[in-house]
Amino acid sequence: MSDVTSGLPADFFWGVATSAYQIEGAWDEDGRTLSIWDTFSRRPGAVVNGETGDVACDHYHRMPADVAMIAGLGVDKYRFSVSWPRIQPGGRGPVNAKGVDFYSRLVDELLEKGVDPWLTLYHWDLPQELEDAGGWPHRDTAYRFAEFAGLVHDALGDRVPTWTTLNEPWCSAVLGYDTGRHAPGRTNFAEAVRATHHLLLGHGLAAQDLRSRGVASLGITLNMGTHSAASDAPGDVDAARRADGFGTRIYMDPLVHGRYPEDVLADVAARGAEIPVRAGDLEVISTPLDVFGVNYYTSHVHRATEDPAVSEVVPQGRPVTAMGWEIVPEGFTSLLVRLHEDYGVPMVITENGAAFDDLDVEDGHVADTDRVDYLKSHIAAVATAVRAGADVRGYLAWSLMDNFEWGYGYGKRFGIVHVDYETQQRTPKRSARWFRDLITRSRG
Ligand code: IFM
Repeated sequence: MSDVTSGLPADFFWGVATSAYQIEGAWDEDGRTLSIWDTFSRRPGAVVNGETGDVACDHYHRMPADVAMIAGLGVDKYRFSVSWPRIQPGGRGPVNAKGVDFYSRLVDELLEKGVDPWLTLYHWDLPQELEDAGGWPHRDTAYRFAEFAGLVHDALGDRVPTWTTLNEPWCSAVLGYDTGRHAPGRTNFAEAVRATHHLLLGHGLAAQDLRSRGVASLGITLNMGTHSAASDAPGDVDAARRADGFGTRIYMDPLVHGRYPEDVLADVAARGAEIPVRAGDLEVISTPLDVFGVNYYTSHVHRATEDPAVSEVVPQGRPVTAMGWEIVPEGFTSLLVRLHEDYGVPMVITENGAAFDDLDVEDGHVADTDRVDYLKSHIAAVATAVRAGADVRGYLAWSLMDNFEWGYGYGKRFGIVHVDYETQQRTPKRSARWFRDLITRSRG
């Protein structure tokens, strides 16, 4: 093995990841109804340049060629999400046969090409009708989600071994209902807190059902980083504690230990909100999982502000990606070691990668050396964590190809494959070739 992967177990696996709304397009075809992102992206000012996922990478119409491209990377796994309003229009009632058929063909193509399908049930595209009925702050949405999970399993459970319930519930709850930067664009802290609990409850209900159906590998994916204090001043130390509480422990503690952390409950109460826990919820939420998906991009240093509820992230003067996110590979190692020590769970890196202002395609090449450097340093950081004892079983790069980066539209490119949005031409970047070679070398 190369230095970058030194210490990773022999059966460590590699893959690439995407999500439905970011790549599929075909927003109104074959019976698909609106999701909150279709609605939100049409709201003036919500997305840079008013861009939407209407066409995106047109993956819905180019799926077989995209799967061939994935197989060409030599990856073991492909992580994708299913669009809820494509499979169950409106979020209630029977499945839409044409929507199911698309994913069934996708799974068959992957299996035929020797790539394991890894299915995420929810990557942020709630059916608009469920948002109109109250969205994630409304308890019933958790039950609707569990029902949806069962329907997807009825259709694909015979061929999909690995199931993730939610992708990054922090984004759904906080960006969706508190800061309003993501769909549905509400700005109410108390609703975000309710949404957090109902996302976790929906996860737990779905996990119980999928468990009883005997899925081979079951998990959830969280976006996390390290949160440290800018100084020893008590205010800064408390700011870092709060950020860690709302970013990591509010999810990991109930999932693993079946309880919310006392300090987080106090922080929530101090802001006039309440986690709406009912009897039995925490047993459901802590249904045992096989794998915890970790999405890592950056880490943060916090400082107090005059408002005790609000802290400030202090830039450390490090190089940044096109998102303005500081590049902190050693934070990745610390995070994985900390998750191992505090929670003792098996982990997979379900997303890691970076947006850079790539050069254009020239003679069929995109020389994205900054992305190669990012991936190299972060995979090395995972290997360091594994050598320190963390149980990390695989690494999936974000993302297979450039796609719709939510509120940033198409301007931020995370792909290891370049997409020309005019022609839909795909061009593997230098990072794709580097990743393929790394995978080959790591297999000896
Ligand atoms: O593009 C997103 C993805 O949908 C979820 N995780 C973070 C990525 C980069 O912002």
